[in-house]
Amino acid sequence: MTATPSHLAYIGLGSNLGRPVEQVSSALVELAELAECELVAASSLYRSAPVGPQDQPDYINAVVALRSRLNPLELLKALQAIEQAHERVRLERWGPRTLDLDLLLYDGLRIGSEVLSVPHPELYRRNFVLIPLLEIAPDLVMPCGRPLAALAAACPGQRLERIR
Ligand code: ROI
Repeated sequence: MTATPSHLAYIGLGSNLGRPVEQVSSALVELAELAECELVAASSLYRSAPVGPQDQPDYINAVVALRSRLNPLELLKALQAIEQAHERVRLERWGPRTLDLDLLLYDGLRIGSEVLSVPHPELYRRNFVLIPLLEIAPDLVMPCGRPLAALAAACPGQRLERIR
């Protein structure tokens, strides 16, 4: 018998290049198959207006909850390997991407290092993250002590629609 992985992490997914629905859908499967991890919940897929430069396609976004035995840096590396497998191209900061996987939250930890910031620093300003997160974790309280539902209600509402 294997023990249940003990850490709870939330991951944000985003894509707006190269068949984004397929990119996000296959990334959901790859996250579910990650070693030392179990998929706890996956949100619906959402179509969202780009935040940042507007001359780029709409994004497909989703959020998952993973139970994991990996520490935050190990998990970050595993996410980056999935991004690479999707031939992620970083053409410009805030520009379009084939697949973006962000480690949003890891237990109730706050991490500020050169390579990793948790909670994700833009989390509170992005309804394309807060709304899918609220769907799978309606009672979540952020490391700062504020309920997710209050943050989502206060977030400026960029265009966002649930698609499946
Ligand atoms: N905008 C939306 N709607 N969704 C994203 O996933 C996303 N990711 C980004 C930037 C460029 C900030 N804009 C986005 O990295």
